Amino acid sequence: MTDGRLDARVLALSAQAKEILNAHPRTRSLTASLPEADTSPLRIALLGPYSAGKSMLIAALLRLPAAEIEKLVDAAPKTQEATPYPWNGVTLVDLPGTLAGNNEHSAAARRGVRGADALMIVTTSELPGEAETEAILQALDADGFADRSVVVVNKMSAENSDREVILDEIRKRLGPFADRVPVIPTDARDYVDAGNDPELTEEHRELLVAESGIDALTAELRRITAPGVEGMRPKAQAHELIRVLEDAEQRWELDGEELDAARTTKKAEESISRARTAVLDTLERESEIAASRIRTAGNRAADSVSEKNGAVPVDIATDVTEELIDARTDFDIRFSSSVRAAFDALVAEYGDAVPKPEAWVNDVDAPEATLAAPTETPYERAIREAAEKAEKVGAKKLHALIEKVAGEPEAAAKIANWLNKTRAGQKVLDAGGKITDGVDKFKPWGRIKATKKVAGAAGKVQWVLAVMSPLIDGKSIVQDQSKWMAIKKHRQAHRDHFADAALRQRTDLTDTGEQHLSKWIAEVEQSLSSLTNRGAEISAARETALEGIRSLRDEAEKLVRAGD
Ligand SMILES: Nc1nc2c(ncn2[C@@H]2O[C@H](COP(=O)(O)OP(=O)(O)O)[C@@H](O)[C@H]2O)c(=O)[nH]1
Ligand SMILES: [Mg+2]
Repeated sequence: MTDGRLDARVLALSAQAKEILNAHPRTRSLTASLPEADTSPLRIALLGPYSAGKSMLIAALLRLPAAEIEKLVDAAPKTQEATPYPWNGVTLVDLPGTLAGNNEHSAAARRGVRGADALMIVTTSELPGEAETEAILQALDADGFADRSVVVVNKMSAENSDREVILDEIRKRLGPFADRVPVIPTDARDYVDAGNDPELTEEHRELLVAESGIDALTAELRRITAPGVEGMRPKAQAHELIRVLEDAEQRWELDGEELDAARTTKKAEESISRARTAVLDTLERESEIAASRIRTAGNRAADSVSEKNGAVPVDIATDVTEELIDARTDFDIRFSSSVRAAFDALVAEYGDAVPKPEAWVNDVDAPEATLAAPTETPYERAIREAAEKAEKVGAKKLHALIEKVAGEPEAAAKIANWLNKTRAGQKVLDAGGKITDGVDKFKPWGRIKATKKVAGAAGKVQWVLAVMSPLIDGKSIVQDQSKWMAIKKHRQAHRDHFADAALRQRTDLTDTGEQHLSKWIAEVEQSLSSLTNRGAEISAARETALEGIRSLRDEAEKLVRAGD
């Protein structure tokens, strides 16, 4: 990538950032810090603690006369604002001392660093302390100045310690950056003194100048700024763009009332999602259990096919019938109670605001066709007998009433009333205690649901009849009974048929269960919306903004990597 293109891309990203940051009052004021086209000379900022000799270094580099140095250099921390000095085609920016315990000065120094293209990090032969070292490493690392900095160790003549020992200590503190950043020992005052002391011999003067390190510093500054404005500034701007975007991210940290609202919403969403997941888990598990029971029952029927007459013995057909009814009834009970448990959990948190789920009516395979009047084929008799055996769930009465129920809500309502007056009837209506609270008492979700339930239960029995029907058709086998292969085929046909019914049942239970659940969840969300709307709005605005900010930041980081 050429530098010119890097420049254009940084500015394009900055323009995009401007739009995104302008879009919300939280971030609007940050747009002022975004990089803009800037062809002014490179800025080298002097960063270091107060009294390290930053001003003296500038005086030395600028070869200022003694009178002017007086104004610049002081033992007190007097540099308060960034001060620019043109030097060799670049601008040296003298920053107020950092780490002076003065927040205003630190803030001004921070602004100066952020606006700089390169840094002259100034420390002294007294060695930087912990806080200063940390500030240096932040500039090199987080701020990305590692390849655009020199570290100046000033006041070298002031200490008696060995020069190499001091420089080694500095390098240790620079850690991984010791090899990347030039370290220049200087003594700015020696240099200035050499220029201003009329008593010095020429020889002595030259020696002082050479040992002051200022010429070496000049050479190093020229070297790092050699890429010029075009080569260097886009990198500095890309880094600054990243910092502004980081600031923007921070502006989106919610607090106070907004944070509360967002938390309330998140909590409600999580509760609803937990409720939903728990029911879905049950749905998946129980529909598979029902399917597996249907398959197993089918295998049992298949295994029982008689080699003599190709028929399924009546007692086995009876068992299978009961098993099919039980499989679906158990599903209903467990699914209903999982919805009820989810409801109870939400009520515990949100009280009456949570709407009651409708009673689960398992109308999978609801009766559409009329049920043939019971002609006493062995299998229909088996079903009737199974129903009679199942007194405890009232299936007998139900079986007798199926015909009346199909397509006749009024009849169903009467039946619902009637069933509810008997213990057995309550069990049919209400295996999980979902509809009635005891004899003759309907729960608030009421009679209509009970009526649906009667129709649903009738449908269940009809479904069983449909699944069982191939067992009823045994005649063709009887004729072929001598053929073992035919028996085998017949058994396989039973297995396939039941496997098929199991699969379809599973899919249907899952689908209708999901619909039932989704409808209720939508009602719950609707009812809790007054509680969650505000937080949802805030979170949505935040997410949108952060998404934009982060994607720009990614882009800017790519540019930085490409540029370095
Ligand atoms: N011995 C010695 N003293 C210095 C040197 N540079 C600056 N000083 C002294 O340190 C004090 C602070 O210098 P100044 O340039 O104002 O530091 P600044 O706060 O970083 O700008 C002054 O008294 C200077 O005379 C140096 O290279 N050697
Ligand atoms: Mg100063």
